[in-house]
Amino acid sequence: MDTPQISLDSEKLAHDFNAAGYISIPDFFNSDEVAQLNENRERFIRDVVPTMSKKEVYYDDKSDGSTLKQLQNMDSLDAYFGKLMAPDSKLTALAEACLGEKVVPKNLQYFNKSPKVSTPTPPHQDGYYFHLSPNHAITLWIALEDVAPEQGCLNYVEGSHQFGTRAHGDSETLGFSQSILDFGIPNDLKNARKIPCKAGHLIAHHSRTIHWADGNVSGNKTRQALGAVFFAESCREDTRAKAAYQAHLDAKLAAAGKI
Ligand SMILES: O=C(O)CCC(=O)C(=O)O
Repeated sequence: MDTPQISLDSEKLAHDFNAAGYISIPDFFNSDEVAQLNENRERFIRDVVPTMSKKEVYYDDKSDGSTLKQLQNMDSLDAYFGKLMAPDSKLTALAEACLGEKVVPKNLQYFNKSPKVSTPTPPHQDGYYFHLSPNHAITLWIALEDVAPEQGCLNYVEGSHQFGTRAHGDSETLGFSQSILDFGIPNDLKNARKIPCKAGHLIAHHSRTIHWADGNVSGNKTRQALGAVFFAESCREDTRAKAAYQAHLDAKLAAAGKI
């Protein structure tokens, strides 16, 4: 994709992101760019997914390809998606403006909620999975189509990034294995913000920001998005702890017949 320069008011972005723990930018991608993203998403699912490890491809129902739910590492598997997170891309510029330093691209994910199987995304903080010190990273979530509340739009707890990482436990949800154990305390409910999106809308959250999504109860619509994860350059990743958790999870999912 050509990556036309957008003018980023870095100071304002950093201010808003630091205050709320998230930002919301409608029309970050215009309709031509959204069309290109979706053409490439279709090509990737047709040509690349069949070559991927089953650990990187989740279906709600393994026997039904139309329930494709999540993909990992699209940036490292495909030149088009790699370019989206390249150092000169507008996603990288946005991530750097929000985090206030250089960033390292980590993972481009695809998230869908099929209308056939409605699985909520449990409340969580991405940093719990990332094993970072300091916990300073960002996920840019890009709507590939209009996402209304009944399709399972994202919800944030505004300001939650200021209060550290909460205790998480097994959620038994494929793709989102961990959930905040005491979610629903008054502060969570008071500061909850629902973010419906139009196609091309970008929302971005800090790795300490609590977020979740309801299931897709639209009856007939998908809910497709990309999630681009960048770590701040100053972070150190505990790769051993991360690999150990991933191996444990992969074995558990395989034993349960989910992957
Ligand atoms: O798309 C979803 O339902 C959840 C996405 C998410 O948790 C994330 O991007 O960090």
